[in-house]
Amino acid sequence: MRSENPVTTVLLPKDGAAPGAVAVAHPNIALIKYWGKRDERLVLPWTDSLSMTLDVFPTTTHVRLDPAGGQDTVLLNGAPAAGEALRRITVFLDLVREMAGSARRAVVDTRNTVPTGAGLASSASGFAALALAAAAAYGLAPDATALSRLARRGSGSASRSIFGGFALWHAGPGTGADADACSYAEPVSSGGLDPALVIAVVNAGPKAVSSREAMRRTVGTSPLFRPWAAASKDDLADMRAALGRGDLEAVGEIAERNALGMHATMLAARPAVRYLSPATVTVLDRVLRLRAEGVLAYATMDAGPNVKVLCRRADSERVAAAVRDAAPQGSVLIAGPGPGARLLSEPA
Ligand code: 2P0
Repeated sequence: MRSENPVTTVLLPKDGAAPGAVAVAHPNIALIKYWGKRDERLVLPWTDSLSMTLDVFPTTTHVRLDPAGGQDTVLLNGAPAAGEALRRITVFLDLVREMAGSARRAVVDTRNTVPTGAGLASSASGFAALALAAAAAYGLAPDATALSRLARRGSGSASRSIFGGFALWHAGPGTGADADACSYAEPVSSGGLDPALVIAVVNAGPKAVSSREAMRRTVGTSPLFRPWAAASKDDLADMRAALGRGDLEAVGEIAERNALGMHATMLAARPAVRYLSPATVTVLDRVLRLRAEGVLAYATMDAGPNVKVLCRRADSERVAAAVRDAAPQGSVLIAGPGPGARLLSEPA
């Protein structure tokens, strides 16, 4: 497994220089899901979650301080951001400014290589890269834990993309400022496991219900939410043990049951949130058949219809071919464990 502590290279801007920094981060896919916040403003989850950072779909983000600006300027894939996307980034930059004791506005240029808002974790790579670049541009030097906490405030799953390989995000206890300090991700060892994740993109369009709204509705109305959250604690303990011994079969079984349980909580929400489409179910059926054929293959789905299939690297081409056959209208790619967030250039 490639796992790096990426954050020790953050440098303070040199005196008198125009600060600016470029950071890159990769998305992550949760094997134990984060679904539901106990504090919306601080982005504190109800449950711990555990993920694998990918080696595909990086986000690259450039942040520089604007000498003249009266407001933040944000470019998303080259186009000016507006509405909710701009608001979320500005609120995040306000937090960084508060930490840095600065009132200066920023120019943010961020480029995703993954479809935005399609349940492919663009907000995880996006806010991890933004946290690292903005912290450096404003002259902060957070350690990895502080950076994970900061990224969490942008988007919960971003707390995990600070780290490469496998990462565990602690929900932490309590509420308020104390809880804020205790909710961060850290790398976990994977017992030498180096799996592939075959990603079946059956629909790359934006989702009808944002994950933020879907979580809110699930926590507020689904009678299955609390039982799932309780079961997820056991899943996490089992997952850590399975990862520790590098047991792909157990890791896959636990990941699949945890994801299906999460979707069950949404289906029981009022009104229901259903991200899974007919093509999703077709791929799930194919994954079951792969197992019947003796291939270790296990599915997980996030806030969208796309399916990620965990398998051995040696089986990944066979799994990809099977999934491609099952969903010929979609696209399929093979990912592996990827690196943590890192700075490409530091303040000049
Ligand atoms: C996860 N997902 O653990 C879960 C599983 C989707 C399904 O984290 O509201 O974009 O910004 O904290 O991180 C997607 O939610 O939500 C997500 P916010 P986020 O990966």
